[in-house]
Amino acid sequence: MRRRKLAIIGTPNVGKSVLFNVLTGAYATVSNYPGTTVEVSRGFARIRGIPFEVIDTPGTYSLVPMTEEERVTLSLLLSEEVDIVVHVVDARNLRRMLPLTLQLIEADLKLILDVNILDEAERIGIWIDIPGLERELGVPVVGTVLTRGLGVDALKDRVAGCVQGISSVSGAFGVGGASGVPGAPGISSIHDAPCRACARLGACRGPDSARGA
Ligand SMILES: Nc1nc2c(ncn2[C@@H]2O[C@H](COP(=O)(O)OP(=O)(O)OP(=O)(O)O)[C@@H](O)[C@H]2O)c(=O)[nH]1
Ligand SMILES: [Mg+2]
Repeated sequence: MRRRKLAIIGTPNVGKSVLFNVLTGAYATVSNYPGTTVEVSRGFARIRGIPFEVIDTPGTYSLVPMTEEERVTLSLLLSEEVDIVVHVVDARNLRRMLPLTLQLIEADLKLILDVNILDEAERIGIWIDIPGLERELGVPVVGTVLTRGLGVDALKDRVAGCVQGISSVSGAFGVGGASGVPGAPGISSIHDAPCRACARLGACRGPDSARGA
């Protein structure tokens, strides 16, 4: 069976490396991304019988790159054939993190949103409506507490379902991403594209505002 590629993406400190370790058992090859000082970890995982190369990408706020880390993440997405992207976000800061989710959707990548650190969020009185978020975004959303392994089984099910073309969300991965519009912009044109999904959700006014405060 062909080895698929799964990239873990998100802002710094959201649990990307914890997820990488959970999926791969922490057997990683760490190397500098060619021509940069940025390290990228790669490992192997078998998820529901499907072999994956898992890539732990450097902290990224936006697909409109400002830092070397963000340039590495963008070029990784552009140059490698990534089958699936897991966007890990901190449940305590969804507002700041969803603009990247929307950019990834606009880029027409196969995406799963992992709302992590639900334990700390709940401790401070933040409850996330996971099914509601899934309905609004049109991509699979799972809630996790990765440090305790909670939600990992559901995440694996969604990853496997996703590469097998199964999704409980109709139209989630069709051409055109969340908008479902054939011919919607791919990742290479995201810089120029008005962010329709953002506008629809009122989450940001375009790529420039994706970085947050
Ligand atoms: N309470 C709690 N802490 C978590 C959870 N997931 C991750 N953490 C903690 O969050 C911190 C950051 O986790 P990392 O996996 O290193 O985050 P990262 O996204 O790889 O960060 P960078 O590599 O800096 O981009 C660590 O101290 C983790 O133990 C969670 O679900 N709950
Ligand atoms: Mg990390």
